[in-house]
Amino acid sequence: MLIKQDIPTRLSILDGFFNFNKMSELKIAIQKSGRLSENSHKLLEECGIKFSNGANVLKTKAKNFPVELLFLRDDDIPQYVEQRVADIGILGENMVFEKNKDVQILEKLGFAQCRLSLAIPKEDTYTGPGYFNNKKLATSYPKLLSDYLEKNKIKAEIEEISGSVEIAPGIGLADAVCDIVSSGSTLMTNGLREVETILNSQAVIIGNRNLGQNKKKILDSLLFRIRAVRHAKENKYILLNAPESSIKEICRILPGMKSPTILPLVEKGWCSLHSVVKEDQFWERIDQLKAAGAEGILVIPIEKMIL
Ligand code: PRT
Ligand code: ZN
Repeated sequence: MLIKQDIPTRLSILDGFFNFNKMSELKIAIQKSGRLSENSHKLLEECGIKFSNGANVLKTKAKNFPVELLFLRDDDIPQYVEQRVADIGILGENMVFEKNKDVQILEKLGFAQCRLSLAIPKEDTYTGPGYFNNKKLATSYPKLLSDYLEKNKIKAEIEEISGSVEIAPGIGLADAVCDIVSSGSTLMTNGLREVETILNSQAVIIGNRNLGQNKKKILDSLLFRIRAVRHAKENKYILLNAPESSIKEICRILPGMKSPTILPLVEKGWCSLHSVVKEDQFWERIDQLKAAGAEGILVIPIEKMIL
């Protein structure tokens, strides 16, 4: 039964829902095919957004959230976001800084980690950035490279090429390279050695600076979901049994979201304790917990985490 005080609250929830449905979609540019595509799709799926993916489509609308996906080359995303062909885009920071368009970075996404580095033939002696004076450098990142050279007062020639940069010294096209490195194996295979890192990069969301109120509302809702997904990945749920005498020490090791949940066990003098532990502190904390007397430790992935 609906009681009187409920009516305004219920109407305002429905009102919000209907307005949301009437909004024009937030256009999200993602890479059509390449190293960012799979993780970009996965992130949106983990946010509960469903798409009907036809083969070779250039854009598609979500079935259950007011967004539309545009599939583009990553190089074109900054310009399209600046011009509002897309409202936001997902791409590597390396490309954002190289293209230098008037867009803002809204969120770091933690995938596609890599670095833009300078590499030289492995048999050469490296003498510091001055090594590059009067050398010819092959790159697909002429802006980032020329900024670096200028900052370090190096006079070098830039040979801009669009792909397979690492083979340039081997075929006599350049003396050294400035390229994206991840594991370093491509450099090694081509007889090159990484000597300087110009930029560390990961995938980010960029946005147009002048989004209207409705689009901002959708964006806030999307960013809220993305943060919940990312927090969940960065944390694990932990359950353990411990003697009551160890609880104080264990609470110190596991501060949790606010404070751990502690429940008594049937066995006298023992408790069950539930908390959250950061993924990157996980092993270190487990060792500390065992030393403090914890037993039967269970560690469970978290699907979403709303702070
Ligand atoms: O067709 P489109 O223009 O959209 O794609 P693309 O071919 O220009 O880009 P793509 O898909 O290769 O990369 C997209 C983004 O992924 C880059 O802008 C980076 O932000 C990020 N990323 C992460 C990488 C790498 N890791 C990477 N390893 N981009 C490129 N590489 C290449 C690098 O150029 C080199 O040839 O991989 C090689 C080095 O890898 P390692 O592991 O041997 O060091
Ligand atoms: Zn590209």
